[in-house]
Amino acid sequence: MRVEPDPSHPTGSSICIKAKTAPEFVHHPDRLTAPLVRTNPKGSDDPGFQPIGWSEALDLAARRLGLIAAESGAEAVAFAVTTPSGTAIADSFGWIHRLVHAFGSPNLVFATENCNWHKDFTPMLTWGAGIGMPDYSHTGLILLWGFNPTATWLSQVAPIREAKKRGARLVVIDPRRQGLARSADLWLGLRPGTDGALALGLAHLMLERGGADQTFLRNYTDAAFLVRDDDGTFLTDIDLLGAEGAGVPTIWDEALGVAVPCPRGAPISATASLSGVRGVACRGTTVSCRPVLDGLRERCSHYPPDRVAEITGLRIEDIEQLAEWLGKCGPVSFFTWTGTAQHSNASQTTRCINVLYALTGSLDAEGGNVWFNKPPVRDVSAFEWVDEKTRARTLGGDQRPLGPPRRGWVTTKDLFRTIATGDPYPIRALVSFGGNFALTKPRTEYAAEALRSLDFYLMTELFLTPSSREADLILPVASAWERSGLQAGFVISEEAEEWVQLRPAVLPPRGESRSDTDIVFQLAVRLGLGDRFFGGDPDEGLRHQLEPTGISLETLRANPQGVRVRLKSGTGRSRERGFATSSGRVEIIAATLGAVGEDRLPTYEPPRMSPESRRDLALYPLRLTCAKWPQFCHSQQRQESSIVEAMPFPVVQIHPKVAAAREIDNHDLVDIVTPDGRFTARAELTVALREDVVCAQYGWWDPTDVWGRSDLSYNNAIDGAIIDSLSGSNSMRSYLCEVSRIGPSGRQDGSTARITAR
Ligand SMILES: Nc1nc2c(c(=O)[nH]1)N[C@H]1C(S)=C(S)[C@@H](COP(=O)(O)OP(=O)(O)OC[C@H]3O[C@@H](n4cnc5c(=O)[nH]c(N)nc54)[C@H](O)[C@@H]3O)O[C@H]1N2
Ligand SMILES: Nc1nc2c(c(=O)[nH]1)N[C@H]1C(S)=C(S)[C@@H](COP(=O)(O)OP(=O)(O)OC[C@H]3O[C@@H](n4cnc5c(=O)[nH]c(N)nc54)[C@H](O)[C@@H]3O)O[C@H]1N2
Ligand SMILES: [Mo]
Repeated sequence: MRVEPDPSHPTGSSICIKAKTAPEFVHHPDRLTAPLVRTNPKGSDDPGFQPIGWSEALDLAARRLGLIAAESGAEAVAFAVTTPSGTAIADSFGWIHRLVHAFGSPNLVFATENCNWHKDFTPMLTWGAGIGMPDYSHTGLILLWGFNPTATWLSQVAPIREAKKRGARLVVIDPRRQGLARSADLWLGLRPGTDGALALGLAHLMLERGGADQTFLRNYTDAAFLVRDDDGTFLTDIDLLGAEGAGVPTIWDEALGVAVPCPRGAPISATASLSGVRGVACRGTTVSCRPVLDGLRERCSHYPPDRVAEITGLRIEDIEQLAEWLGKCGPVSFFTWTGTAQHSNASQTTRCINVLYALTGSLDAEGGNVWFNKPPVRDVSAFEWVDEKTRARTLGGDQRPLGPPRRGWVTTKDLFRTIATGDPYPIRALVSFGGNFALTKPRTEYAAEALRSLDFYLMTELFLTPSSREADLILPVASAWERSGLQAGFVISEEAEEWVQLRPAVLPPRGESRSDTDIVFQLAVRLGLGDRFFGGDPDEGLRHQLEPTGISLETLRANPQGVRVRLKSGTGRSRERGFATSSGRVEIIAATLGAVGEDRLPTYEPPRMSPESRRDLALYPLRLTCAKWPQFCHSQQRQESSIVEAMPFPVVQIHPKVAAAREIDNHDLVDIVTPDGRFTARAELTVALREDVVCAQYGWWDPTDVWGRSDLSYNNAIDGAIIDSLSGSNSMRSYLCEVSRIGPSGRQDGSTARITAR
């Protein structure tokens, strides 16, 4: 009936509108309550879904999937899963992965390349781990870089406010001045997709004006390693000693006046040089070398403040101010998420930001970004069950060997192309655990054709969505309120990470719906994989997960609010034990990138455009970007009238000057046109964003017309072919566009159907 916050819980002090309206969501008449099977041919206007019983449905699924695997191999079945960051599929995430791997499929579609990849995985190229968490309680300067927790992660807001009250500075880097940016000490409203240039420009100032932490650079990074001028490789002890060398890098010792080998883990001399060309005597010849940091200095020298101001559209004073604070007001902590991720240059932007951050010397230090320990719950995803030969066939793995495919995660773009063409092998079935990729992924070739041509398409869902139109079978899912879920660690602080909770169901499942976990276990048994799923008993699965923590299932059930495990996180572990990179150090020169022929130094490349854009630049004078609003998670909540009534159309934020020039009034409907498509939204005039930027909401559709074509979806205007070469991330945030007035929104009927039909 009602949801209230629980301030005793580490992330329970506040709730958002989606929790406040949970009763409407749970009891919504559109909820799916029985398994549905298709009765009309694919491609029909109406799929003719008819209810069937669960055992019939599960038998059907197991039979079809088993047959396809027997005929064409397990790789002929692909899987998909919705985001655990924006849905409660987190409850089942590990088990879904386990099913994929037990089945033997190398392909799982997941939003990662546009979501968490650049915060959790790309930083591994630089320091062997994700970005960690800001240690808000001790930090001196917080950078929110393309991350707006007020809308997207409420429980980070209070600690940031407290840090500010304590005297920490807050800087927000975002084309919009929303949320915490309004009260920030400095707002850098840059042009979308130019974050990499800003980071290199800031690094330039820190290196030139003395703000960089030389001690950290010397002790914990590759900054002092000597690089040969002739071929760009590290000068190693083999160059010095010949066969006696072990291939370890060398540094130039100022005091000794010689190059000295620097084995992994060994401390670097305090007199190791961080600048200057040296002629090093190498068995008879002299090799010209300089330390890694000189290479970075040279790279950054191409980004002096005036040039950075030109690229980013920022004021020189603001860039200089931030560079000064980065050097003086630490410890520095930062958080970034999708604002820097959904770009064609996202991986290198991450590199630029990470290397800049290394210059502050705050990584893995009190008040900086740290890695809290997590409760030792067993990982059940069983990645290793897919044999290497099959793993090598993960779609996109050959183009992006360092990207999500190496973890078995694939894009819809690659999947749909493969389904439609059979190249490099046939994929005949798709099993999707939620996800609404028709709206959340950009337009891509083959989508409609691929979904129609599948021999078997199974979706588990709470509602009918545009992405389930071509499904053969839809299984109804119990919402998070109707099922239990294990969460070990709540991420935002050391204290929160110590919390282990088995969230109990507060209601029985709606109708015949079941949790994804139950569906996975039951399907696994029918597929003959029961022995890998504890005989089909999810409780036994939970016991297996919990065993290393020493907490029993009974204890968690008796303490539904959660229990506390003591974890001694502390800081400095990576400094002590070495970072998880090939050198054991933070890598300014990323060895792994060199191995795949990419620039090893951080680099800035402007956002890429489609060929159409390049032809008609003048037609698209504005930059399009997107953001999330508190009311919605992605394409969800569009059924909830109390939310949709307050926000009946997608919002597009436009600067009043831009609007005036186009005779657009507040709340007018406008067309947003890019070189690659268009969509409709309702104007919100605001000065809280850059003048040359428009920022729109995405994920819109009309649930009263599920199978209709939606003019409301942002991703209609985005070409999925423009991707980041390392991660496959889509260019959804730095698009060229123009906006034009359609007319007043004049919406009275409480639905969006009118403009959908237009
Ligand atoms: N209410 C709500 N909360 C959510 C979600 C949701 O859908 N709704 N989704 C969840 C998920 S899955 C995720 S991944 C997270 C994402 O969380 P966030 O990354 O915080 O989400 P966004 O609002 O999309 O983007 C953050 C900010 O990036 C800015 N931005 C846009 N373009 C650029 C750019 O080029 N450079 C920079 N520096 N900034 C830019 C936007 O203006 C926006 O303020 O949120 C999670 N929380
Ligand atoms: N233009 C643009 N596109 C974006 C983004 C953006 O910022 N801009 N953000 C991207 C990001 S960060 C992400 S994570 C993706 C998200 O992409 P998706 O994963 O496709 O996210 P949703 O649209 O939320 O789809 C969730 C679907 O799963 C269903 N669902 C919810 N909970 C459950 C559950 O427990 N079980 C099952 N089986 N189903 C469930 C919901 O009803 C809904 O239909 O979108 C990406 N797309
Ligand atoms: Mo996400």
